[in-house]
Amino acid sequence: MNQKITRIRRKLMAELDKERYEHTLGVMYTAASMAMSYDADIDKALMAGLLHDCAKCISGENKIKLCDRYHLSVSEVEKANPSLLHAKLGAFLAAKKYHVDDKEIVNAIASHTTGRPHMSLLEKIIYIADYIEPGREELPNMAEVRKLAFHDIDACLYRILKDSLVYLDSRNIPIDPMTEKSYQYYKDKLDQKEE
Ligand code: DGI
Ligand code: FE
Ligand code: FE
Repeated sequence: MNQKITRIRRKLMAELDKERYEHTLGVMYTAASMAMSYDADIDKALMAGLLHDCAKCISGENKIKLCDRYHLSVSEVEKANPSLLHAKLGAFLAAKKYHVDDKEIVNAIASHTTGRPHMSLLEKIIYIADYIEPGREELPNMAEVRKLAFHDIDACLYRILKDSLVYLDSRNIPIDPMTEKSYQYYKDKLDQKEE
């Protein structure tokens, strides 16, 4: 696994701008730390963290072209906000270009931007690590969210989804229905736990 990580790191250095590459390493190590804390597979967390934004630096126009070429569905919201496509396109490229055949890793890349209901432990780890990695700009409630990440993973997930919806709303950015669905699912899950 380590040799493969080194090879992919080298490739990604050429694919991503410097800032995105640094972020990628931050997510990779944060995901590994969370995997240690939650008894998840550390190598899978490293690989998913490393590759989660592998499609991020492709232009919007090319993201849409590549999705068309590879028959990946593009919704109206995604067409209007092509940045959203870096998650599903990244998952596809992880398999096709970086030869990752592990479904769990591919799924974690695919769901890292909007989340989804019923996320696996690895998906949750990548979703959260993406948000809390040390190089991430200070977002609202960051200190609390970072602490929660290692104490209550579902509460942390919910908190990030909630803050993301507030952020998107405040900027009049169209919400992807999957972000809304994920939020509702984890809200209901936490409400049930409290009853
Ligand atoms: O790729 P990163 O910047 O590391 O993080 P990310 O994959 O979570 O992407 C963050 C961006 O995605 C941020 O600019 C907001 C956007 N985003 C997240 N959920 C939605 C969304 N954009 C739209 N239009 N709708 C969403 O529901
Ligand atoms: Fe991303
Ligand atoms: Fe990211």
